[in-house]
Amino acid sequence: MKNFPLKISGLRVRPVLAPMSLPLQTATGAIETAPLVLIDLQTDHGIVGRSYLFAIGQHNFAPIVALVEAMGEMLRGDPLSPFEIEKKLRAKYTLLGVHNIVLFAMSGIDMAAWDACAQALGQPLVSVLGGAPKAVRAYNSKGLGIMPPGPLAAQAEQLVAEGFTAVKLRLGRPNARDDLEALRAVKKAIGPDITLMCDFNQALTVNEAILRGRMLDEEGGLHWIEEPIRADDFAGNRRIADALDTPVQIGENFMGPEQMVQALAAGASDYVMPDVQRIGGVTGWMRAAALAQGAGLEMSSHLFPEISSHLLAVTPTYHWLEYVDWVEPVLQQPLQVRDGYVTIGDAPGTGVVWDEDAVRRYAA
Ligand code: SMN
Ligand code: MG
Repeated sequence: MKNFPLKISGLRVRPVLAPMSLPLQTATGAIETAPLVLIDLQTDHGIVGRSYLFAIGQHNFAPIVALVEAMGEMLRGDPLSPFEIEKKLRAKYTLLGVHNIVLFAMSGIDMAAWDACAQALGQPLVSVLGGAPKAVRAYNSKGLGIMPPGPLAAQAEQLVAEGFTAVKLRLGRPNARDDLEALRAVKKAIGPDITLMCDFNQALTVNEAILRGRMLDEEGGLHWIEEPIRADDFAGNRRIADALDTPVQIGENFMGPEQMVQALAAGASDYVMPDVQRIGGVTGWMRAAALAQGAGLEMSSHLFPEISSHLLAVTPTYHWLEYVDWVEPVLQQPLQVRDGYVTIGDAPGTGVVWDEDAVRRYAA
């Protein structure tokens, strides 16, 4: 065990464009390579905390990198205490607003800080948070974008064959009938024993969502309907959730636990799925998990499976881990998946260690 607290001695931020095994076409845009911002938080004991941010598009690299670097400068010499770091950064950014990329940068630093704390204790993050390493139920969220029924069916079979019991289909084609055809092709390909989620990526209006949702209710077999409309229209989401039998899922766009409280107060959805980069890192996630517990709502994760597996293992109402392999090209150790579960290893911290050759190869 090291002397606590460690001190922050520096921070390194590197943008990379990681190749994706399956490009993804959603109702709101295509993702063909993963634009990642890698964060290395250095401490005075030589321990390096690591995390990454998903920049959505490479046009966002410059402002995100600049924010993380500026925050790193503010924290140089400070104790490695995630709550104190959060307090300091929130105070510095109150007038700019702790939202969007400011919140992403804060979340990235928080995740790296927790990783360093857990490494200093020689324990996996889950153990430091009071839990135990375990297998976490996951759905394969690669692929199944907006594409024709034939290739969709083939891809669905392939994704299940990778060892999963659940997959997620993107919907939101201009014509509802085309969505229905895609859904039927995937259901036929995977059979009745595989769990199927769907995601509209905010493509619909409230009225369209109710009409299309009733059609999906009638078709049956969907585990949830994700982000049918604008993510922050909580009253609209409530109307949809009230009108439909299939549960409505939102949360990947909750900006911090504060906005999640508003969604819960509005009764916006049946399930929640915060994104660790938007909810405030590990610190924000733990608060969100308490909110979901209080509200009695099942909570899943969004992207970031490496760290989210640790977090879901200490989430009282844990539901599903969203599995993607988008960061694998720059990792030394890929996540282990068996029988539909991601297993948390016994490596100290989150287990995220860069493959430095790959980081150089994909530097952006
Ligand atoms: C999604 C979000 C962000 C990037 C790609 C895909 C999608 C999901 O909403 O939930 O996986
Ligand atoms: Mg989604």
